[in-house]
Amino acid sequence: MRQLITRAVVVCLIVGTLTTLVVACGPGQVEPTAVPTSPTAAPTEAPTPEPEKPELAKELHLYNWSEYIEPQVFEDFEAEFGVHVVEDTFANNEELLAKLQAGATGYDVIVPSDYMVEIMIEEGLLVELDHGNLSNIGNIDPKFANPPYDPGMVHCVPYLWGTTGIGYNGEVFEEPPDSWAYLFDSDLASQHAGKFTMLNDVRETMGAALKYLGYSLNSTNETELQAARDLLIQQKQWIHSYDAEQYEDLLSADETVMAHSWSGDIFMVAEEDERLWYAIPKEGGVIWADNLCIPASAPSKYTAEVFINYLMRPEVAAANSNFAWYASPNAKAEEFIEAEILEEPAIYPPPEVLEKMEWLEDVGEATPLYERMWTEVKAAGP
Ligand code: N2P
Repeated sequence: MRQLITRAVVVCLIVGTLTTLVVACGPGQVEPTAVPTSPTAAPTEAPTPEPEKPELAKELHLYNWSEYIEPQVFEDFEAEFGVHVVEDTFANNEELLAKLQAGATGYDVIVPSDYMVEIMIEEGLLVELDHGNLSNIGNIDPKFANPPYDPGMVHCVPYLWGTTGIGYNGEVFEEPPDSWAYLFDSDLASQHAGKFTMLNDVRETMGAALKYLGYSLNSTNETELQAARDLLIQQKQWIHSYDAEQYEDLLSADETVMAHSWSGDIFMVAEEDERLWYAIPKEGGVIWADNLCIPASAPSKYTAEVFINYLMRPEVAAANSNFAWYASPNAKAEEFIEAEILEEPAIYPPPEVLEKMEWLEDVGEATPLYERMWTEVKAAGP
């Protein structure tokens, strides 16, 4: 986190110095403007009339993570703008990427995580946002306004952020399972054979194995990746399944007692089922941010921007945090976020915990290696 903030500050300064496109760069931030001017540009003589806004589409197609937006938001948006939102969900970033690479053209707004934004920008899959249509962009906390994967929020705005750790049933564990060892150590994991899930997500699950082995989540070293693969193959005899969409319900239904989890998913069910809780592994877990972006193939870029801007309204951003139990990068939303979310250290971790967290990064040429290892894990017995 500290690294992100430091890098963000540096990027922020550079962006602020080279152009007038200064977006949420801390105190003294200016209103976002659609037209960056160079320092040498001559002042215009007469104000040019506002270009007419395109018409809104009747429908907007959102491709999102499951259980990741307050359903009422769709109704309120439609009541105000007359745009009906149709939502499809994906289980992980790679499924989203594959869909776009295969030529899916129907989506207006997508929600990739940090490292996937970087990959999508590189592949030309995202359009640049017109900040002139995003009057609420200044609500984004300066800490999140210049992420290293998309400096200056040129392509995306951050939506929600959280951590990856271990969800569990507190009636089964005397002590919180606050170490990756609970998922991988043969003595510990075998005690819950058939009763825990791992995320169906190549980077998260390879990452957890790498972390347990003491390597970086972003390792590109083939020997380390093979060791992670072998560990996951050994673990297969104890897991219930790989699941990234219903694992929290499996936990609540007593199908499982522990789950490799995204923080908010567990808190969301814990609201109804008080036995459930979430622990960040003491070795450090994953910190991530998911982002609102517009694919190059979007049917209506303008409608997508109007929707993204709506999601950055403080009350709307807070409604989504309150629904999904994830932290918001929207500083203005804080006053509308429930105190039990804001004050929960497993949702808004204190600095000493954040320091130990690591971001997933684009591993570039090692991506096919991850894919191969993951395929081998999936194909292995039992
Ligand atoms: C929501 C999943 C959280 C997204 N169900 C993890 N990046």
